[in-house]
Amino acid sequence: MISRIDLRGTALPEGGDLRDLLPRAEFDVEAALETVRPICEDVRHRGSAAVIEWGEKFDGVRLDALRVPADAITEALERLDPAVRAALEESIRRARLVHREQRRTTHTTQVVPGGTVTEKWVPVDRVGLYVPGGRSVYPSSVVMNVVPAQEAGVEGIAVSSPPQKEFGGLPHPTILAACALLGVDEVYAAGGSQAIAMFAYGTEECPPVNLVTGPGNIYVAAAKRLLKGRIGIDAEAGPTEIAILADASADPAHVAADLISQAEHDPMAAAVLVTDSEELAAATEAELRPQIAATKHVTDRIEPALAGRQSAIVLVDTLEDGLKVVDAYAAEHLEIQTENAAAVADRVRNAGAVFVGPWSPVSLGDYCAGSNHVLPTGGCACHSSGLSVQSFLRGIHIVDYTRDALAEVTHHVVALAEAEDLPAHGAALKARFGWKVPQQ
Ligand code: HSO
Ligand code: ZN
Repeated sequence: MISRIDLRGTALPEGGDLRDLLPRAEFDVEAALETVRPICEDVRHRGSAAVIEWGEKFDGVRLDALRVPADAITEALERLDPAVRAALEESIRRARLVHREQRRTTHTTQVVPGGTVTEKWVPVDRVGLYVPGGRSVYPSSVVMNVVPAQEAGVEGIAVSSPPQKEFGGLPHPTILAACALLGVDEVYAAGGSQAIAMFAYGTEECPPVNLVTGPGNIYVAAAKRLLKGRIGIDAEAGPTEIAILADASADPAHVAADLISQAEHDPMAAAVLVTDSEELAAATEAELRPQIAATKHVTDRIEPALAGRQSAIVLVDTLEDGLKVVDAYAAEHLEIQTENAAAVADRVRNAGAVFVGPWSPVSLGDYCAGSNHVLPTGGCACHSSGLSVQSFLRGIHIVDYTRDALAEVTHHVVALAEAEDLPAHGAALKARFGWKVPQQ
């Protein structure tokens, strides 16, 4: 069911070599570029008509318009199951608590008397939030995208999600209901690369945005890569990943349940257990079979995900080695199920989010911890963070020097300008002081 990688008995290689020993899914965004390029070009030239036609081809519904009418959004909320509504409201409340604290304040540094640099944080004007709607329909992802954008102060928030045939070409009703709860009324029924192109180039219905965030399939990732620069992007999200660092104190039933929980997303999802305990490895393997038998999405997602080359049980000699392994892997989600879990978690350097101890499973973070679930995948956690208020802000430096403060530093600027063979740079200062370098 799940393979083993035995790293016991030898010294672990360093850095990249260790990473190469660890399992990871192939997610060849480059190959999808050729597919999405003509779609993006078509949307660029023909606007909404092209988005509608590509939607008809891929989603099987022909729309008259992409913008979801306001009454369809309110109606979706009215029809929402009260338990789901209460859960979404709690998810939003907790996410707001965490993300509100991420707001940045303007800060002024007095560099010299009369010379200041102020860093001012400004939200992007307009964002496009993509919410998938194929195999996965995740109203929780609406929360995770919209809350940080709102807390950052973004004024223009547009959401797009694929049209669903069974709902008359509207996005899934729980997606619309989540938008209604969050106060988002600009929603489009567009999916895949054509939705990203709609956001980037704008159409008759949808003004262009500055930034696109949110996960999606490989075509969404490819369109983000293609259009990056014209728009900002958060990340090219790949299949979801869970790594668990566990010792003999962990409960194998919990470990197995958590591995299965993320395998449930996608046949390409990765589930990796890293442990120094042969007993825990064997007991977890024994738990998988009956737990899988009792759940859904078995043959289409969970079994291929666990049996795939991206998933494994990695055996190490010590927890110390385990820490090296999880740092090299840089998982999207990392659970620490060991003795003194908080102290072990504190030593982790590379992970999208860390879940500490037996009572903090990844599923909690997916919905209701207050943390964000849009996180770096594919090892990108070694250089990137998950979605946050910061993702929607730009820091602008405001430079304000007096005559005296400029005079005092002019000789340094001139020296550096000459060293770089850019004398006009120096001249721009000298022009202000009678074409001379002021005396020190
Ligand atoms: N685990 C997914 C997020 C999600 N889970 C949405 C359930 N719904 C990627 O972080
Ligand atoms: Zn999940």
